[in-house]
Amino acid sequence: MEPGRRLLATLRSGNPGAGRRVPARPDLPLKVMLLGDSGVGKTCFLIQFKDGAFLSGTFIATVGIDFRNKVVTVDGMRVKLQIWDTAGQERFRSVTHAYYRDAQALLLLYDITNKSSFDNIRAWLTEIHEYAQRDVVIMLLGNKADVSSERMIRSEDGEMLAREYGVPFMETSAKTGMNVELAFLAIAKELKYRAGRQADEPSFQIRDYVESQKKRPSCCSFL
Ligand SMILES: Nc1nc2c(ncn2[C@@H]2O[C@H](COP(=O)(O)OP(=O)(O)O)[C@@H](O)[C@H]2O)c(=O)[nH]1
Ligand SMILES: [Mg+2]
Repeated sequence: MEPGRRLLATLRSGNPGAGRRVPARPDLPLKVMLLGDSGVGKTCFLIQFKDGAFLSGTFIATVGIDFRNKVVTVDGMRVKLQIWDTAGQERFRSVTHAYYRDAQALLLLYDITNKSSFDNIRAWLTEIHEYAQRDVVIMLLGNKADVSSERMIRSEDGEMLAREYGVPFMETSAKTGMNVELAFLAIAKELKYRAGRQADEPSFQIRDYVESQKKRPSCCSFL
């Protein structure tokens, strides 16, 4: 069976271990990709989520990872996230385009202290619309929200851009961990909901969920 269909079938059937004596196994992987300009913190974001640690400086460049798996539990169901880091192939490279096609979710990061990384978000979204699956879940993330003194992009600007494209938005910090886990949980919830909504299940809106759960940077912005 083709992977997308297998995923749907597994998600629809609920937890495959339930009601049987075999231990519950995580479901098939959901493929998530981290996108955004070089230096916005994609690798740190992934490591923070996977290991709860922050790597700073040049050490990161030496961590040559392609992807990491992490199982999260969403409403009692285990979802295996396969998270791909796009190190070294950041933009307009054909290898990245091939990866886009079977990603179920994309986390698009900019750096709140780097204006060009924010300005490039439109180009990223254009590219995503061209190469990604039509129903891919996209989330816009303004990373490095811990660095309030060097902020160049107001939170409101991120919000406005996200609204324009109809995607959820929050500011994050791969350093402190702020909203890192929430980003992945929201994606997992959305994909689970889409694949296996029960008749009596209330509808799930990823944007409302993110708005209600996200933390805001503790310091006011100076802009
Ligand atoms: N203060 C702060 N620095 C960060 C954060 N995320 C990443 N960095 C730093 O930004 C630089 C680039 O991070 P990296 O993960 O390699 O970016 P990538 O090129 O998008 O993978 C590194 O020096 C990180 O330590 C963050 O949330 N806060
Ligand atoms: Mg990287």
